[in-house]
Amino acid sequence: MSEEDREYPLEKIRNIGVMAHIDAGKTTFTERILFFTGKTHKIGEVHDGAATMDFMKQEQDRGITIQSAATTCFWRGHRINIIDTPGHVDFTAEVERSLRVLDAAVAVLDGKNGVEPQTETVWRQASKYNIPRLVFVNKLDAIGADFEMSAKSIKEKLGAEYVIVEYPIGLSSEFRGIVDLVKMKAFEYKSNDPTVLPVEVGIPDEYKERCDELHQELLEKLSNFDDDIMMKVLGGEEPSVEEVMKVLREVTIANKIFPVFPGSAYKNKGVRMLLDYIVDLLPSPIDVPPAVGTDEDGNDVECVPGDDKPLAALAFKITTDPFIGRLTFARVYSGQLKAGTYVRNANKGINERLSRLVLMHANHRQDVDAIYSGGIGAIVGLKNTSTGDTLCDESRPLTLENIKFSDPVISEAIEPASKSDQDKMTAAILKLVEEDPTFHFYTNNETGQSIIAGVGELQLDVNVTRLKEDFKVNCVVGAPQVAYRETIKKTAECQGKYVKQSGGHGQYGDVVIRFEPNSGKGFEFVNGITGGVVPKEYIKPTKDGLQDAMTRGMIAGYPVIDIKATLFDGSYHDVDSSEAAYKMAASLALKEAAKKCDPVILEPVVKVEITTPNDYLGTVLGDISSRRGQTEGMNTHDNAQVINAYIPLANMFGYISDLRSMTQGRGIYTMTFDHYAEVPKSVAADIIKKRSE
Ligand SMILES: Nc1nc2c(ncn2[C@@H]2O[C@H](COP(=O)(O)OP(=O)(O)OP(=O)(O)O)[C@@H](O)[C@H]2O)c(=O)[nH]1
Ligand SMILES: [Mg+2]
Repeated sequence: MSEEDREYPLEKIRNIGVMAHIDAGKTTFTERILFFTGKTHKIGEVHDGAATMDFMKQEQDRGITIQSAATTCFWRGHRINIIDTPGHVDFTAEVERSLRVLDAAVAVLDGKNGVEPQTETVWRQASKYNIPRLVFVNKLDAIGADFEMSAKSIKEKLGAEYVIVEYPIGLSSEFRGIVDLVKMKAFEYKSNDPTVLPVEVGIPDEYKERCDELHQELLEKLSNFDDDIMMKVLGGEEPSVEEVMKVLREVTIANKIFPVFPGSAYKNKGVRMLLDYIVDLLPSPIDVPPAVGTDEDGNDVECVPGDDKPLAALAFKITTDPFIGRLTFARVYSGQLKAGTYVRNANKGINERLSRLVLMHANHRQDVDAIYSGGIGAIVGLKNTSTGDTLCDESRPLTLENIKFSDPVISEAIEPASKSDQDKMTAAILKLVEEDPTFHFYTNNETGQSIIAGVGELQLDVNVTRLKEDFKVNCVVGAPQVAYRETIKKTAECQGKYVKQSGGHGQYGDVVIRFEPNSGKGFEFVNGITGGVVPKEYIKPTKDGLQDAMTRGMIAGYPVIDIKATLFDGSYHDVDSSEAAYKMAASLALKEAAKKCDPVILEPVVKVEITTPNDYLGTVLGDISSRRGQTEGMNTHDNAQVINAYIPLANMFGYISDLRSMTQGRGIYTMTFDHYAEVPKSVAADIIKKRSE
């Protein structure tokens, strides 16, 4: 079978993501899959900077995954498209967009820690898209590994139903084999060498009892969902392996239960056995509900897989390849992308030509004539398609739901080192912005400074390093700043009247708007005009003028969020009224609101999980309160304390080095953006003062 043609029928395709907390071993796991499937002939280790999937220089230098990388491999007549995602919270956009286009995932846990904070985040993202998941408990070779604790943490921390399908023989340095609880067969590894296959052995005596219990547990859990198995379990009869596999597959695909598997990617254990389960349990594109698009009249359209159906594909990622230029990654839901044809970009309302199509294998490309239904591939040279756009047939225009990304919470001023770097810098930043939907670039209107903004310090640092190294731009960045927001706390009715009588034609706009707090619900505009006191054609300009003014802020120049504005009164002038005059009037109404509605500054607050040895607990807790943080809870984990706290992001810059010095290098932490909260008055005064300087 050739790799690129349709000889792989839809039911033999698996589109899966690998997701987890940072450092759980996703990339190491993916490297093993590539090796066992014969895709690579030598295993590259992450810590040597040699992993196939972490090919970007920044990834190799830092030993972490930054961008999701796609590859394709083949197992037992199936084609598996895999996307290895990053675990660091600053790159969750990569996880979000990957999960958006995948049919299933493998969640990797670090067997020493079980479910970790970022696992919770990516797990929730996957749940949002109803993605079936297998859980791989990795690093069972490591000291402190605890398989059953890790499995239990799935229920405790994620609230998810799980079922243990394989059980480890030995842990840490003793980890030497795996029992398959469906077939009740044990396999022992005689070597860490990946080319030496495990041999079947009898279930060791000391594991018999536990494995029998877990086998029963597996049948009982399945019997909750299947009457035949229930009857057999009740009657003391053993269901066949085929029967168990069939039901296990159904409940996995229906997201009712998450099967759990043990292993050590690094020591080449458990991955090959899991490959079988990936093929056997995870859905093909036709086992999941078809993608739903929206046509031009707002009706739902099901995009049923099939090469002869009209095209529906979602562009989910743009990268710039040094050799061939702009690459647009797309998932094809129905129909096919065919080289040499035109497709409709429904979001932009334009046609684009598919001049060249490729399948991606990490950073290697393979030219193909078509990307078929259910497939994932990349288009070379599309000019006007951005992340989230739908490609379709001109005869059936539709849009698939766009991908939502987090808003920036921090920013940094950036300056070219010399005048000659200015243009180069702007062009390069725009390329990075195109690749990363959470990376923003704009000019501060007041200061004229160029600003880059994003979701975390690491993300900005990686992008700035890429500017310098990959694009050879000499630039200097300022200290990171928190992206504050503004909102109001009181309801009030505010008039904005803009009247200018200068000789001939004048200007006249007059609106009265009720502003109300709209916490967590964003901006809402209601047209409550009756009797045409503000003519219809000036309603939209009023809304636009208001939104525009909101970006400039009310007290300290930060964007205004979470307000409801009801336009309910005003007046007009037969000759002098204009769109521009109503825009001005709306911004004057917002100025009025700044006086009447008790405006406040909001700051991003992050949820932080800090692990510290007991000895330093007091110091770390004291430091949290000095950062205006609030400790929410604590628990003990292996002689260490795990602290959960909420801390304003503004006080978290450089925390890693502070924590290290407080704990003699032994403390670690992770943080994720949680919410926006009002800053205390004294802090607000400081912020306003700094802004006005
Ligand atoms: N002992 C042990 N170490 C492992 C295992 N799997 C991975 N590691 C090590 O853990 C570190 C992190 O592994 P990665 O594969 O980069 O983890 P990741 O989940 O891809 O990390 P990010 O992509 O940066 O989130 C590396 O040093 C690996 O060698 C394992 O099974 N056992
Ligand atoms: Mg990785």
